[in-house]
Amino acid sequence: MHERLAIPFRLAAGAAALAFCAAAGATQIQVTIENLAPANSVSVTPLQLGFGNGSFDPFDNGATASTAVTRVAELGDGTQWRAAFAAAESNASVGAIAHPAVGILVPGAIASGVFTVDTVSNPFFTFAAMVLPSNDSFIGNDLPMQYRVFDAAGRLAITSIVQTANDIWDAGSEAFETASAAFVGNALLHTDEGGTVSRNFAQLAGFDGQTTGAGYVFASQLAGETPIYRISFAVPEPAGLALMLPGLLAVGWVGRRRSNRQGAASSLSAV
Ligand SMILES: [Ca+2]
Ligand SMILES: [Ca+2]
Repeated sequence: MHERLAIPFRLAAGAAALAFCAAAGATQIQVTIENLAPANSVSVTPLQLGFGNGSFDPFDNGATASTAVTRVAELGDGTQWRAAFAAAESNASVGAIAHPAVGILVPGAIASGVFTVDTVSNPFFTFAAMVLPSNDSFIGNDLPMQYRVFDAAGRLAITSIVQTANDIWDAGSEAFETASAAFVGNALLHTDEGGTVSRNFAQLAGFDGQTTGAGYVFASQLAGETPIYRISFAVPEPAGLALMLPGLLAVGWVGRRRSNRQGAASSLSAV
């Protein structure tokens, strides 16, 4: 394995086991991630995520990024990001999703995970992941209440979040430089940038023609509105529902007949 691959790939092993439940009586939520970028364009490291009360705010546009954020942005390492989330919100559901085979999500790839969420007290979704190849590019929400996934009753209010190239951040912590960029250079090298978090996808075209750690020759092909990533939310079918279905249908049919009769009776009485 090339050294430039070592960091993102090593993350995959532990990521699947990171989801945990912090609240009793909570709901199972399936989160699916898809890389929507054009073939040979950007890949994405494992998604760091949390469902919370909207108070954990890991970074701000125009401000210096925290170590927790630069670890995600420069290395795809979400250990500190997840710890910071859990420390800020002890009841949040915090975890990660990695591609089960290779960790990172190359263009066209998909992966998912199931998380136990108290959907009433933790309706907000916050996320972060490194964009590859890059020195310190990432996706993530600046505003902690930007994505309210559940309504006041705890039911799904939105089913997906799509990120376009315009949503890509530069953490401002590592200077643009192919030699030290993850996925095309040696991610363990670092030239300090001393900047602040800002939007920047255009710089990624500077990696065009470089061979990536996944073996494809990078071609950015990104315009501002190019979709690059989708996060989808669903309530998984309960196990055993298929076995119960005939019974449920029978109950439903009886219920409908009864309801129709009552409706007919109401109509008659209203005349
Ligand atoms: Ca913020
Ligand atoms: Ca940078």
